Amino acid sequence: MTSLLVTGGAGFIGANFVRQTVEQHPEYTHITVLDKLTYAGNADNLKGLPDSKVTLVQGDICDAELVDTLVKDHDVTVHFAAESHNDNSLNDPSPFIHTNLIGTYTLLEAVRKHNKRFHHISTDEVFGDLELDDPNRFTETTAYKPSSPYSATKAGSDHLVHAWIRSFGIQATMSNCSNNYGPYQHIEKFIPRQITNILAGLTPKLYGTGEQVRDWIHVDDHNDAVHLILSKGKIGETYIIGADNDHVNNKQVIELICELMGLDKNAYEHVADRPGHDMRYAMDSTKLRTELGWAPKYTDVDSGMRKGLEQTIAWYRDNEDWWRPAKNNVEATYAKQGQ
Ligand code: NAD
Ligand code: TDX
Repeated sequence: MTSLLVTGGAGFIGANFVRQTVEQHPEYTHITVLDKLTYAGNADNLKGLPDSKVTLVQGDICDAELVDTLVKDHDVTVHFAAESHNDNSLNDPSPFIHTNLIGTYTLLEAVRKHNKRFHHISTDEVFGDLELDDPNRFTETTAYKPSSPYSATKAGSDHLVHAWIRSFGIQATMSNCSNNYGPYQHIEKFIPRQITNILAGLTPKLYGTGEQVRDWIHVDDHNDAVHLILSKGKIGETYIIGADNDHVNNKQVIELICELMGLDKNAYEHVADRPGHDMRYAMDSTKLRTELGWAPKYTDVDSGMRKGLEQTIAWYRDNEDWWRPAKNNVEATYAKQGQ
């Protein structure tokens, strides 16, 4: 009989996590989603889930009174809520400071007061980037070196969690995952932007030369790992999550999307690069695999990202009502930046 509080559960990864929990984890008897419903959150991401099982509370993780009550009333809190898009953080860092830093601090104080189990969701970007020819991967002991306002605030939030574990002994775990893709991802992000560009009759857009490498992982594989950490992870520990796609660059991903959607593989255009663009991320998930027995289901040596991309493309094709209303605005914002 465990109750679960999920912050940011109406966003991309959080909503997939809530759906997976309802379908596969009956040990969680009730789930409350705390979400501000920013431009990135969407109540429809939870559509179809039983009201008896899932409750959506619209609110801000910086609202200390609300957070205190919700944390107190639940056994476990999983913290996904964040401002999550690098390009937005270059235009206006302020919501990133608010949500990622003050919001995480607010949750940690409630967790400390009520002595509750907490899991913090973080990212590979806190480690900065690697050169293309650097054979190393990020591990749990890699030093932090964030590049953008987004990754700096995520790094700051991780440091807060580390400090609350060390100084106050809170019952927390953490995970740092690589780039996710899959259903319900906002169309400002690379993969869904290109899929919906093609579906809308627009040309896919590659930043700069497209040599950059992201260690892509399907969102369900990420969320499987989070569940494993919740059930078997060691309190106080951090786990790196990655699916070994660190040999695939952006150019190869956009070519594969074009090919899978029936276009010539070169049917995309190069647009202005991102300022300060991180070159390569690569994750070493050995600890998670050996200690907790995790393995990705969507990535395999033979097909790489193909299986996950086919599923994701089919989802956007079948759910045009979900993405269409945001498309013009997203593309107008990118157009102003030459992207
Ligand atoms: P997202 O932008 O799709 O969703 C974020 C959600 O948080 C939205 O529903 C939004 O409404 C909510 N939110 C924002 N500010 C809030 C606030 N102040 N109070 C309450 N709710 C608020 O993001 P995502 O891609 O699903 O990322 C989720 C988490 O995973 C983030 O912490 C992100 O840093 C981390 N992460 C993401 C990726 C990725 O590739 N997307 C990879 C690794 C880690
Ligand atoms: O249109 C595009 N064309 C393009 O070439 C967009 C939107 C992006 N790109 C490039 C930039 C990156 O190298 O694709 C790569 C991926 O870009 P994003 O989807 O914006 O992801 P990224 O900046 O790598 O960050 C993502 O992974 C780590 C998530 O957005 C973060 O929340 C997560 O922490």
